Formats: sequence, C-alpha cells, structure tokens
Amino acid sequence: MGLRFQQLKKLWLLYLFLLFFAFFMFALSINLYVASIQTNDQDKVHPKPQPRRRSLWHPKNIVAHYIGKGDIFGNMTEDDYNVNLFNPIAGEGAEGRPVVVPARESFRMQRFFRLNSFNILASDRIPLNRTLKDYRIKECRDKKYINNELPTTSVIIVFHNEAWSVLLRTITSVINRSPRKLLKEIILVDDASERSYLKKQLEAYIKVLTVPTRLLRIQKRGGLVPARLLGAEHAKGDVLTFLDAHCECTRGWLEPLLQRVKESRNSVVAPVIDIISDDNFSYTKTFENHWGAFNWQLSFRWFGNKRSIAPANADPTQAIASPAMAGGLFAVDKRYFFDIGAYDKEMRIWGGENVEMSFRIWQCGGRIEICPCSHVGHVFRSTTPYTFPGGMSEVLGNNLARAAMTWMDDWQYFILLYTSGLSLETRERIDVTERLSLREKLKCKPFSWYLEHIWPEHFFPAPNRFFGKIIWLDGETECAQAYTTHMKNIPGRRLSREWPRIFEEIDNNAEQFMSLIDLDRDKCLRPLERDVPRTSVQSVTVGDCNVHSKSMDMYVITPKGQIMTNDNVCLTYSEPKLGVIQQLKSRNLTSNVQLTQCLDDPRQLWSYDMDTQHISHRESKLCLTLKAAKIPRTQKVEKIVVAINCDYKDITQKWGLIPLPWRV
Ligand code: UD2
Ligand code: MN
Repeated sequence: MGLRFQQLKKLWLLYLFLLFFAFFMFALSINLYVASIQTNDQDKVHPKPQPRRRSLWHPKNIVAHYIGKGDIFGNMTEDDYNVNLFNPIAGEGAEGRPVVVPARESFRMQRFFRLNSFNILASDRIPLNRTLKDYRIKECRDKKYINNELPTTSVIIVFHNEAWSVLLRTITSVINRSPRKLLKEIILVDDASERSYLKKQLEAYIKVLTVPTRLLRIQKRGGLVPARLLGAEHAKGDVLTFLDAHCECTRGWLEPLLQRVKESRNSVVAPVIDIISDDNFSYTKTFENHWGAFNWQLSFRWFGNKRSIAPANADPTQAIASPAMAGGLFAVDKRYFFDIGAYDKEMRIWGGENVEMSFRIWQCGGRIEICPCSHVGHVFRSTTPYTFPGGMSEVLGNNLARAAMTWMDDWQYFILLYTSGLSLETRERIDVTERLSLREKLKCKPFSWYLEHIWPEHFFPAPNRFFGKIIWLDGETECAQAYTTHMKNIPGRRLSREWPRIFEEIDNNAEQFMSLIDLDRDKCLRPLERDVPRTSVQSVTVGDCNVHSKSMDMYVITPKGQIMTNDNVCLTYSEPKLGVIQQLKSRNLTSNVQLTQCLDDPRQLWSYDMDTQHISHRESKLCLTLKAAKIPRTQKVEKIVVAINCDYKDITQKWGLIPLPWRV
C-alpha cells in the first residue's frame, strides 16, 4: 500500500512538473514569437528606417511597464537595475555589425530589455572602442579642415539612468574620433540617476580619461532641459556640442560641424543621425539629404523628399537647411546659444524643447541645418524607459503648449484644439510672458513667415487653405440635401472651379456649413485602416465623421489642389495596372486612389466642382467615387474610394467640404 502511495505521489509530482514546464515553454514561445515579429517589422524599414517615435495619441504605449506588476519575465529587482554586466568580447559589433546574443540568453535578454528600452545584453558584449565604417560620401572624405583655425568645443552629454556600456561607448567614441585639439572637454550631466554604477564607479572611470571630463549632478530630476543648461553654463569651449547618452560618433564627425559654426555663427548644426539598432546594436547609415519638421501634434518627423526651395546641383558637402531639428545632437556657438535664449527653462523632463528651439532659431534670424559630412549614430527606441514625474501627457503637453504659445501665433490654437490632452483652457494655466518678451527683444518674425519661407511644403492649415472634413453626400441625409441647396445658392458657382474661390465661399459661410453636418450620421473620407502607419500606402473609404482620433479624417486643401492630412500624407491618384472598371467587375480591387507621402506631383492635384459636388483628379479628370469591392489583402468586401469617369447623376460621386475651426 505504502509503496503504491509513494509511486502515485511521484507520478503526481512528475505530472505537475510537466504541466508547469509545458506552460512555461508555451509562454516563452509566445514571447519569442512576438519579439520575432517586432524584429521583422523593423527589418522591413531598413535601410532607411524612420525612427519610431512616441505618438501623442497613444499615451498608454509610452511608458515602459517594468515598474509595478511583472509579466512572465517577473518583476525587476533592485539588483536588476544596479547590476553592470558589461563583458566585452573582442570583435563583437565590429564595423557596426549586429550582435547575436546566444539563444540560451534569450529569456534574460527580453527580461532586461525593459530597463533601457534597448537590448543591453547586446551592448554589453561590444567593446567600448568598437570599429565603425566611414559613412561619409566621397566628397566629404576628401574635404580638408585646418584644425588650427577651427573653434574648440565642449561636448555635453546629459543622462538619466543610462546603461553603463552605452554611456561609456558614447564617451569613448567622442574621445577616439575627435581631434584632441578641438575637444576642450566632455561635460557629463547626471539628471538625478539612481543606478549605483553611475555613482563612484563612474567618477573613478572618468578620472583616467585622456580628455578632461567633468561630471555634474542634478539632485532633483528636472529633465534634459535643466541638465543641458547646467552643462552649457559650465562649458569652456567656443562651441557647445550636445549629444544623447547613447550615441557613437564616427570618423570625421566633429570638424564639419565646427567648420560650419565658424562660417555661420547663427547656424545651429546637427549631424546626420544614423541608426544604432535598439535590438542588436548594428549601425545603419541614413541618407544625407534628410530634413526635419513636425506633425500636427508637434512630434518631430524626418522627411526625405526633395525640397523645392533647395538649390539645384548644390555641393553635396554643404549644410542643408531644415525647418526643425531632432533635438539631441547639435553644435552651436556658445555665445549665440545664450544670446538667442538658450532653452525655455520651464520645460521639464522630455519633449517639446526641440520644436521650441527650431521655431526660435529660424524666427529670430538663425538657421537650423544638417551637415551631410558629419555622421553620428543614435539608439532610437520605441518607448521611453524612464519615469515621467508629473505624468507623461501632462509634462509633454505642457512643454508643447509652451512652444506653441510662444512661437506659433494663430497656429497655437490649432495645436491646442487637436492635440489630445491639450485644449484652449490649457492657455489659462501656462505663463509664457518671459519667453514672449524674449521674442519681442529679439524682434523675431511671425510664424506665418516661418511656414511660408522655411517650410513652404507644410501640411498645416493656413488662411489661404481649406481645413476640415470631406463628407460623402449620399443624397439621402439632411446634410447632403442642405449642402446641395446651399452650394446651389452660391452666385457664380458655375463660373469657377478654382480652389481659392471655393475656400472664400466656404470661409464666408463657415458657421452655416458647419451647422449642416450631423457628426453622428454623416460619413467622412478617411483611411481604410484605422492605424495608419506613416510610411505605408493606404486606401481610402468613408466612416463616422465624429472620430478624429487619428486626425487622418481631417484635411487641408491647398490653393494648388493638394488634399493633405497629418504627417505629410496626401490623396494620390495612381494609374492602375488593370483598369478599375475591370477590377470592379471582378469585385477584387486595388484602388487607384491612395493616401501616400506628399510630393510635388500632379498625381496629387484635385479639383472641386461646386455645381456637381465632384472631386476630380485634375489631370485624368476622373471622379472620386465610393464603391464596394473585395480588398485583396483582407479578402473582405468593403466600401472603397476609387477614381472613375464622372457622372453627375451618380450619387456615390458627391462630396461636401465642411470646415473645422483651427484658430480663434
Ligand atoms: C529626441 C532627441 C532628444 C530630445 C528629445 C525631445 C535625438 C536623437 N534625440 O528624443 O535629445 O531632444 O527628442 O525632448 O534627437 N534625459 C535626461 N533627463 C530626463 C529625460 C532624458 O537627462 O528626464 C536624457 C536622456 O538620458 C538622453 C537625452 O536626455 O541622453 C534624450 O532623451 P532620449 O534619448 O529619451 O530622447 P530621444 O532620443 O527619444
Ligand atoms: Mn536619445
């Protein structure tokens, strides 16, 4: 009896163990699978991935969730935060190659990712002085600089809880790849980090460096603005060069920046920012002819399209003017930095300071430039690893509102109205008087000047543009009927199909037009899929007018006839391979109307007819029409917008323009 009981007990234990083991393997495989999809997604975007950035519309995605409840990887412990497992292996990551962490480490690798929002296990295998390629174009490599004649610089690196190997690799790359003569000093500013290796261990480490390196500490977490200001005040070099704490400078990065600042004292010059993978720390070069601006929520964005205001056949080594800078990496004449108002010191933690500085520099007579001969890598991350005292959306919202209220004139209302977390009431709790008097003192230009001259291809509303919804007039709703009657009453409507004339008409009767729409019943033009990746091409459909969560159902129409939406996305006619009519017959359709990146292109020019309420592609004269079709990707039948021959009797071709307010 006793024996059988013992055996049964063993069997049970074995059974329980197997059950537990199976569950564990299942959870692990799911996680590995999720991780592998994420990596694949990232691969697709190479060789020129757009840095994935925080979206204001999803504050939930932003703060990493390593604090609080653990997941299958368990809670992070004190030790996890403070342990420094830097253990370089000769040759790992050489020439910017990716690091492969052995499979047996996979669990730990994922567990520790959350500490920094990058793969610290990969970084910890790479020597501090790993080799990188020379990423410069030939013209840049051939350029000669006379170091004796260049100004000196203080490199300022601010950090909060940065990982040891990543921070030290940043410092090492600065020291190894800058002419000693030009590098006055390195200033590290610790923004109240808690990790133990950043205390005595870091102090001891920097003492033996070949370049004077100072470590300043901020006791109470303030954010990158107060930290950079502190660094700037202590700097002794002629030029301030700011870097994030997870960068790698490549060969010849410094000289062209200093040369440009010397030539043009009021230029704030950024390097080309290459991509160090947050996953395997591989180094990927980005294209030189990039420039930066921002979207409707003031998030910084890269653009690669050719600029009409860029000089043709320009010298490829020359600095490129950019409406905005990414914010982390730039060189600026020290005196000019303070003369032009340094930073808005009321900005906390993270975000907004880069747009504020971009507006200020341009509007007050300076220039923001990208220097194609200087390449610096930066680890782009998809989430923020650190805490946001005061709340992520509050702090960021506050910073953005300050930038808008100081520099954007009428456009500040647009930002306040259409950025989640902000509203017109925000104005009451924010005081920018001090910054406004700086603006006055420096005699800075208005924001309209900035848009017109520095970023003429912008996709913001403007007095000579339409801003609002494009509604589908199916002929049945009250709105459709009222809209038609309204349009028909406009004198001379048949005479003109010019946009400025239409805008004027809509503007004069804005209140009336707005009162026509029934947000709960009417259908508005919007992307087929809800989450619109910025880089993808996207079909269009109609949907509820009262959801502008993604802002992609609001449009700006320019006097030329571009129909634009947030993030530089435009309504585009693309010649189909197979005729749309044939496709429609087979009810299997790739639409010839898409949302794609705005370019200066006739495929993106549209007309409106106040009489027939047609929106037609200017060149092909085809009309926007709503049709049901099977979508190849999903194999579902959906309503989709196509461009086909115009027919004034066809009620599926009628569209109305309903303005939305954007300034008060
Ligand atoms: C970008 C900029 C960054 C900054 C930010 C907007 C680049 C490559 N990076 O985001 O420099 O302009 O946009 O604010 O252009 N830090 C602190 N204290 C804090 C928070 C951050 O010291 O409370 C440090 C942090 O350790 C890092 C730097 O500030 O060295 C920038 O922060 P980030 O790397 O999280 O910003 P990033 O690159 O996402
Ligand atoms: Mn960064």
